[in-house]
Amino acid sequence: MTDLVAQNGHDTTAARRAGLLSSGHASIAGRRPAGPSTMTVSLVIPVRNEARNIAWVLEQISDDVDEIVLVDGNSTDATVITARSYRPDIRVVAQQGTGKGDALRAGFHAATGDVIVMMDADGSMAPQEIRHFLHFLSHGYDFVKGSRFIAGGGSSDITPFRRLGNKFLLAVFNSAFDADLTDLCYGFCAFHRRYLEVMALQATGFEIEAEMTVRAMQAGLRVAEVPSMEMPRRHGKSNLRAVRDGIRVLRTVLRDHRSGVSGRVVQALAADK
Ligand SMILES: Nc1nc2c(ncn2[C@@H]2O[C@H](COP(=O)(O)OP(=O)(O)OP(=O)(O)O)[C@@H](O)[C@H]2O)c(=O)[nH]1
Ligand SMILES: [Mg+2]
Repeated sequence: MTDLVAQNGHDTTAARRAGLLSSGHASIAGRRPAGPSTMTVSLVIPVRNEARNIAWVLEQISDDVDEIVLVDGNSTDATVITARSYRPDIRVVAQQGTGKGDALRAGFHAATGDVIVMMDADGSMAPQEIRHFLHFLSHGYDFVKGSRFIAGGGSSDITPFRRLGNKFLLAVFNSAFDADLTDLCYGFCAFHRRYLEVMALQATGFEIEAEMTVRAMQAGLRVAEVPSMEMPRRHGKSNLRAVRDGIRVLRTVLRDHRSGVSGRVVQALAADK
């Protein structure tokens, strides 16, 4: 297993070992055994006209997840009705502004779990992978991101142009933050909700994913990557515009790099909890 990369002071061997032991653990809070797996999990899903995909996603979400927060971007199709019919317990939040970043921030704000997982609604991410993210969060990591570009991960969706763009942006990021991550613009990730405030997210568009990673690094969070397989969206059209959104990601990385790193402060706070 050479497919797990740990950052910020955690050795990769430990991450790999943890990967070998990976298993799902969280179920409904009251039935959980004592220990780190008592954490509750909110899944935040941004949706904009995903009526033909959302049922496929929701059907596969296991008991690891306690709460599903669907953030609707004024869908004009039957996304919300379909979601409610498959999961009557779903919480639907309407976003105030526009864009995926704006939607995710609204969802994070509404989430009540100890841990927040974010995942797309187009069927490009497998809900079964959620348990791998949770495993790392319950074993000492603060922020866990999916990577399509480490062993065990992959993408049958990304175009050569987007792959090149992601590579370039990742190189800028790694050099700016002295990091060794393998993916940047990917929307499958999870973190402890207690860090939401310190991340102080502002992004409105697709650059939210890069902003989250940047802020996690700046805050000194313990970051791990887990392999993730990206599939093509099942139906419908992409909302992403590669050049426009790539420029937004670049701006986000460069802007935040200038604002400095305050990691030690956050680690000290976390140690007190
Ligand atoms: N609420 C909300 N959700 C959005 C918005 N834009 C995109 N989304 C959702 O965010 C997720 C990712 O958007 P996609 O259009 O699939 O973007 P992408 O994955 O980069 O592009 P593809 O690889 O082509 O699918 C999907 O679940 C969308 O429905 C928005 O403005 N508001
Ligand atoms: Mg997609």
